[in-house]
Amino acid sequence: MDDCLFCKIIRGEIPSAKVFENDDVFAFKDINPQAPVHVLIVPKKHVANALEGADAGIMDGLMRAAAQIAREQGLAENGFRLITNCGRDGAQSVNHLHFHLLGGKQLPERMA
Ligand code: DGP
Repeated sequence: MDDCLFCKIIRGEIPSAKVFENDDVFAFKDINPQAPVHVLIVPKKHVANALEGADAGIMDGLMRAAAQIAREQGLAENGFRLITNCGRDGAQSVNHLHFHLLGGKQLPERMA
């Protein structure tokens, strides 16, 4: 997708603080972190969100990457939050599927 922000980050056209990459997944620090660790985990294949085209292969790759990144970021002992926003009510602002990995502090119990 030529105009997609996260596709441009994956291609290296926009700089990012990369924390993980394999053939299918790219992960980088959120530009506006909401926790000491706030990483965005995205499929390299452009998928708009959790409603559109996120097949089992993509989801498996994202979940495996999330677990590896969580361990590497020191979150395995105390835990973390892994969420994806979808659409208007979900407050999705970038239309490329991504999971937020949040941790490094006690997160609030309420999510909404
Ligand atoms: P969401 O609201 O769930 O679509 O999350 C989009 C996230 O993307 C938001 O937390 C801020 C982050 N973000 C937006 N633009 C950039 C950027 O240019 N670089 C990085 N690293 N993160 C960005």
